[in-house]
Amino acid sequence: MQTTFVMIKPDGVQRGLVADIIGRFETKGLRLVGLRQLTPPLEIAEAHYEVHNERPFYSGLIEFITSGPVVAMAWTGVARNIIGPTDGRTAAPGTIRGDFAMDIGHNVIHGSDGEDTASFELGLWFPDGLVDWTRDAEAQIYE
Ligand code: DAT
Ligand code: MG
Repeated sequence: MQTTFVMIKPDGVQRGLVADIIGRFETKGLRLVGLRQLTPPLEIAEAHYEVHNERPFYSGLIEFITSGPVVAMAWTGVARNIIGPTDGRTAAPGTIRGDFAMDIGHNVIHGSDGEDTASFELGLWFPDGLVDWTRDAEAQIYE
């Protein structure tokens, strides 16, 4: 099963959305295997968004993501469709970005977009590894 790096961005933390967002992944049936709160150091933020370092929005993005605490998480299960597409203005209602975001930059949450980016991002934000456990409820959640 896939594990995704998910991060509640500084806007989501400041707006008090942490409990609601964690609740969406948890009640859907995903398994929380990593959780930490930190104000991202510049080196981690730059490595995380290195793929965008030529884009015009890059410096604003780094400034935003290092501006205050984020909640970094690792979730096992399918996460990306809970998050929704990048732009909160067009993301479907029912997704986190569709329900909470009104913008493209301040879009509340990050989720890695594939297996390769997930393993890179999980290693970057969780250098000590993840928590290995099984949810008893998985016998009910998965056929
Ligand atoms: P995603 O976060 O959905 O993976 P992305 O990888 O294309 O989106 O971009 C990373 C982040 O950069 C995104 O969450 C918000 C910001 N961003 C992307 N495109 C932007 C734009 N055109 N203007 C401002 N910020 C942008
Ligand atoms: Mg991306």
